[in-house]
Amino acid sequence: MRKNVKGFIVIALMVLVGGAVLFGPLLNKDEIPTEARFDFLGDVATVADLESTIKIKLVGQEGLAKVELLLDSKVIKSWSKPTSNLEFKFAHKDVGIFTFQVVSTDSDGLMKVDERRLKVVSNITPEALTAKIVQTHVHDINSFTQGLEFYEGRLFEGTGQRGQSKISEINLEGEPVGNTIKLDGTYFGEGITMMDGILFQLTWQKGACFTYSIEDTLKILPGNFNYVGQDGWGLCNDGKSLIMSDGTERITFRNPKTFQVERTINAYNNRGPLTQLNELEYINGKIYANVYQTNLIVAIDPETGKILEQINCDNLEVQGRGNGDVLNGIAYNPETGKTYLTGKLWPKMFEVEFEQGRQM
Ligand SMILES: [Ca+2]
Repeated sequence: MRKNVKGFIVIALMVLVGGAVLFGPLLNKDEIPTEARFDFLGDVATVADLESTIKIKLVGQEGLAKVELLLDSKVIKSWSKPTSNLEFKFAHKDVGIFTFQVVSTDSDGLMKVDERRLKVVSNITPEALTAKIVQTHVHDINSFTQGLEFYEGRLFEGTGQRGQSKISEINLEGEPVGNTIKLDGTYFGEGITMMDGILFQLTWQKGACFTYSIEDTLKILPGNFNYVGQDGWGLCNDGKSLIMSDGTERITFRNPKTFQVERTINAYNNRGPLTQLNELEYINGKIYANVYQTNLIVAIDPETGKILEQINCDNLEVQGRGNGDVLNGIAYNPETGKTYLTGKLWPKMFEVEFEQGRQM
């Protein structure tokens, strides 16, 4: 314990010394360059669609030729030969983390940049819902559920763990229907989704998305898609794009023919991002996501990333987990309008309805 404390002090001192060296020259008044800087300390946070004001302070303004304000590298405001401190009013539509830069150019053409992060949280307070159990079904306690989805009334499950990852068509008695396809032991299976007769299966950190034809039975298709720079966690689709989570708050939309990224959104509520988004399901225009290692499911607006609903599933864990792992697995059957939830290695699967209010 003492060693840890000492280590921390050493690191803190190094940061202090490093900071003093880094910022030392700016502390000498005679050497302050002619530039514009944000008139606040640290990064800024605001709420989506709320009008906010950014204040910019001029330092040695006699020589300034131009000041520009950039948001994510795009110029959003420009001032020519400013002589007094500046203000800019803005309302940001999207949630997430963005970069503000003030770029000042002096009369000699010398440019200076001051950069800050802008965090935009949601202007929506999510509706608090609870998953009410309508009916109890059986789930295979050997299935480490990572993907669960209906396709044309048939239920499919993808499971994880190296050496045990597989995809199967299953029934509500926890039994496989038809053939089960196992992954090579080096792959850790993750989310699955189905579009136009094709089942897509992510693998956790291997960057490979396998495809299978569905038809009467599952058959693996040659080749696979690849994704770089992100984990593969959950997967669903809106009928046009594959929708993928990667363990952060980011959700990526991909083209099902090419696997190219079309766009991304960030899942935010009115406090900030919700990370560790796991198994996904697209239900009636919203993306539902398990939040890993919690009994929480969130419903996300696919356009904005704003979290619309937060669904408490504590009662499901109490009644359905057994000796299993975390809650994971959401499947909606559009033909019956029924929604099913289960967990990794859970003995039970539940048909549920999301109702208003938190349970006691
Ligand atoms: Ca699902």
